[in-house]
Amino acid sequence: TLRNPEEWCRSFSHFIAQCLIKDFETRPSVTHLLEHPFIKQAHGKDMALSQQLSTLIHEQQELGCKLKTKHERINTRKTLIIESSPDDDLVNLEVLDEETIIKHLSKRYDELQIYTYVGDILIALNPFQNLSIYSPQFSKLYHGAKRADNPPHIFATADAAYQGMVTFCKDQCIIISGESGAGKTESAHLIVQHLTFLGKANNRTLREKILQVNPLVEAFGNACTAINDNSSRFGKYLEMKFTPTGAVMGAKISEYLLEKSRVIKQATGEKNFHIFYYIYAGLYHQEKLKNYRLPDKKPPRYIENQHGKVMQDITSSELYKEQFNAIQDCFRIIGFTDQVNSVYRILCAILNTGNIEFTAITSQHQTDKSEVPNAEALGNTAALLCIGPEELQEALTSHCVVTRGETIIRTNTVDKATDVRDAMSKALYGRLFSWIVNRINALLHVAESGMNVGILDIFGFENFKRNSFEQLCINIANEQIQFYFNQHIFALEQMEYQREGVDASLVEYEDNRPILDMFLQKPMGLLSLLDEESRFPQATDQTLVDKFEDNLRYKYFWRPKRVELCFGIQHYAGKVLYSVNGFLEKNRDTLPADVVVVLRTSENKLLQQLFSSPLTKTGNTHTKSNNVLDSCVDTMEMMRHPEETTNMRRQTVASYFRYSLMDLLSKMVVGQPHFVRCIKPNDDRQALRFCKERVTAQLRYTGILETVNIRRQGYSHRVLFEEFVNRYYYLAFRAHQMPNTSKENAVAILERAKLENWVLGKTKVFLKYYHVEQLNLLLREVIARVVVLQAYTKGWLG
Ligand code: AOV
Ligand code: MG
Repeated sequence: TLRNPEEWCRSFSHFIAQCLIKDFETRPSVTHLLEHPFIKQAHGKDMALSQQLSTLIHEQQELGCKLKTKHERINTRKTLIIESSPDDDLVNLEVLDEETIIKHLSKRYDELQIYTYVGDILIALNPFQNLSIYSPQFSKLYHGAKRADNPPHIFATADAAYQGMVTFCKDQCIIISGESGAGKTESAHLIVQHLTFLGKANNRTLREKILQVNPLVEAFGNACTAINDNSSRFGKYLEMKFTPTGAVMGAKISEYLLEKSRVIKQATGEKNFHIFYYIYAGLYHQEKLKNYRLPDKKPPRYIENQHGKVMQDITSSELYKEQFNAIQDCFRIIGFTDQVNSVYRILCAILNTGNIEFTAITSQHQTDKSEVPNAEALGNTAALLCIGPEELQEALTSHCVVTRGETIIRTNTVDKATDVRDAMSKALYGRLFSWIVNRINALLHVAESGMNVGILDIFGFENFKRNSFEQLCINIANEQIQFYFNQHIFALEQMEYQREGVDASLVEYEDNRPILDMFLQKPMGLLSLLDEESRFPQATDQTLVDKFEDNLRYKYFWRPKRVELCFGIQHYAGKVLYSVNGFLEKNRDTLPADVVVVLRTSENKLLQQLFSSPLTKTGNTHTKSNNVLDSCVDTMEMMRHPEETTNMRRQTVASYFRYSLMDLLSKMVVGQPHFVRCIKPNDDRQALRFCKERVTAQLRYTGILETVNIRRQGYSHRVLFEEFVNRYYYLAFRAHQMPNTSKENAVAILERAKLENWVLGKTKVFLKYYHVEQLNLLLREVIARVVVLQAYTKGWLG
């Protein structure tokens, strides 16, 4: 080629073009090459080359991977003085015991390096303080950058997912795990932030809309718990949709298992969902409480378990008020219109519902009758829901039973009426939440099929002083995510070795499959047993816990001797004691048909929609929440005619939960996964406090220590022979040779590159993590050498 500079020039440019466009792994090194002095000189002297390079740069710009960024990156790096170092990745550590790893993480945490890699997994320690590393400058810094160029960062993970999607045209998913308060939700926000930056849509409004999605759903789905002031009380899978060239075009959320019981009752020191405080404070400050029929002296009962502190918070601080304004903005930007007022009315109706009281009427004949002494709360609720107060009172204090074709009206005791009232509040809130999610999906809906990056942010593992059904569901979901992680990192790894005939000593890891089986197996798993017991009207907490004890013969299950109505589970993340109190009721989650009938008479369009049967679908067709709603309606239909439905199974929370988990997994497995493991450095939410014991425990149970080993001993990169030869043939062959993409040629390249410790499988080269870096370095040198030669022959160097 040197004898024919024009030809060389063409093939060189062609090569660069290929690297730049197709092969994102070598892209940064090639763009780097463009700044090589010789190339710059060539650029100045050879018009043809200059022309071709500028065409390339132009193409690059069109692809959204502006070369300009490279310069900006260099400038930014200088001013930000950020340096990556070999100890950014635990896999690089010489000594790999627990002690060393902890020391290492602790040192990094002291220096505010909260992120660390374990191979391609990102560990994120919660800083418990605001760091200035999330500005747009940082997004630029990490855009398309080689991993080793910058310190570990959540943006790098988001970037890898995005680049993976664009380069390989494959859906990606980012799985964020960690215990409650570890930083999952914050990480999810940052990922969305970087992805919206990368997927620069021409449409600015779309970007703005997407950024409002998280704050809006979290106002309705998050709450203050004993562990985290902004704890997610639902699971969320957010899919960001992109065009094939990587422009963002929409988003879709799936929500899982909202903890509805929080609406009616919260544990000591905990609060209701954020939105209730926002709206109460917002209306208070706007002096609009009266319009929404809310009391202004004393906050409604559902939000006032803090013994008067709520009113103090609301009057003394502007925070809630500001948050209410922010939510109003979210609604407006995303595109909610006149329905917002209906949403507020329903929320205020729920608050009023909580204030409805019941007293027993004792007459000679009837002792199990109840009435509502405070007509005001009842009237307010009815008015806000646009239904008749008498009908509402009737639905709360009595119920219809159909036996042998005859309808009989039975009265409700005070307890029963209270339960019906709370069931109504929960149903209203749960359905409203699902409706909001559906509506967002409809508004951010995209018709064309593109590619997507999914971000999973669920409620983290929980272990309170007192744990109930909600904690059980949350912890089972976390077991499932852990299982998925294990499958991906360990089990699949083993399988791939075996399939390729590579002799690798089998990797040991803590398999949590048996625990999952104990929960999910049919018909003898814990959830099935719970469902079975829920079908018996006579079942009690005692019969339930006995049933568990008789049937669950696993080492992970035990029944403490001294504590009544309790059972213990040895989860992957630790021992948790559950109190079965209320399990059956919570699992049945029934809403009497009488209430539904009344609510359906409402003149409020939104309310009608929430309780219509089947629910009118908005936007995307297979949204999860529609199924929930439909199944609730089914449950209610069955309730109305019990004798007709004896052989039909009622949908319980447990069975729905099992279904949701499967649905979630099926979404996750289609994408290329990226893992973010959030770690909570201390339990006091203190910045710069690294509690060795707590971190060690989390590293152990999440399998990070094993991951370090497997990443180090194992072959983290497996490349098909064809792909390998195409990418690296420059190292062993002449540029114009284009060798066969055979196993032999792959070996020739590996030998020429003087690499050691690689292994050949049946179809792939198995490489260690450091081989790829070495190969890319060599490739860069080879290309640089060719350029020098070229420069000499052209006489540019005198
Ligand atoms: P979680 O999502 O993992 O808990 P969050 O993401 O809500 O935890 O984080 C808890 C708190 O930690 C946040 O409210 C922040 O104050 C702080 N925090 C976390 N990450 C960062 C960060 N990168 N920078 C600054 N502060 C941070 V739960 O939803 O409870 O499982 O159900
Ligand atoms: Mg969260």
